[in-house]
Amino acid sequence: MQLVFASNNKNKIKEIQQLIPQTIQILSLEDIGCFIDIPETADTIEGNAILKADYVTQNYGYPCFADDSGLEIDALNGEPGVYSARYAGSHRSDNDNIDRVLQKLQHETNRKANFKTVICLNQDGKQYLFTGIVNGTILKEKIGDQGFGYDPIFKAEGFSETFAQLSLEKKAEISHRGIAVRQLIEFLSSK
Ligand code: ITT
Repeated sequence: MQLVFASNNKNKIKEIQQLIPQTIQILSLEDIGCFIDIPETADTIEGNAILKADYVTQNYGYPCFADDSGLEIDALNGEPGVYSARYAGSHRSDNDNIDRVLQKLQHETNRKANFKTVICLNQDGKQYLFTGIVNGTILKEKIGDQGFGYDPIFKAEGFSETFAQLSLEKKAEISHRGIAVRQLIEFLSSK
């Protein structure tokens, strides 16, 4: 089965390829000749996942899934959420985004946060949503150099290491994206 994954983020493509069974051939946006950065203009994580999957299905006719993720911090009323990639501005530097979070939480004792991923699958004229959530806390400083985004300041519940200290395989086992992708795989395998 061929399925387009509507992303240009090489880290995410690598993580997802790790999880998808070989019977499903994943095509990237480049593989189908789509070279535009699909605008993510919705104001929710769900909305952006739907927008990206719909863009591919409507313009290229492929079955497609898209994901959107974000970090939701309790003390910041769910920020940065849908704005996670550009929290410090549109230049999207991971370090700048982390610094902004740490600065906003400087005097905050409630460090609870969660990563959330929503996957939207368009297949056979139908749309399906899968959600993965991992709860944890925001540290006061960066630790680790693996992964991407906010990984160096996020520690999942029950773990002593940050996401940036975990191997790709370990992170995929427990991450928001891993949880959502496994739901997607289970669904695809049951058809
Ligand atoms: P797309 O091209 O697929 O949209 P993206 O970088 O925008 O890639 P997401 O929409 O999934 O990726 O996530 C938005 C931001 O949320 C991302 O840029 C990171 O800052 C943060 N984020 C998402 N998943 C993360 C993870 O597993 N670890 C750390 N930060 C993450």
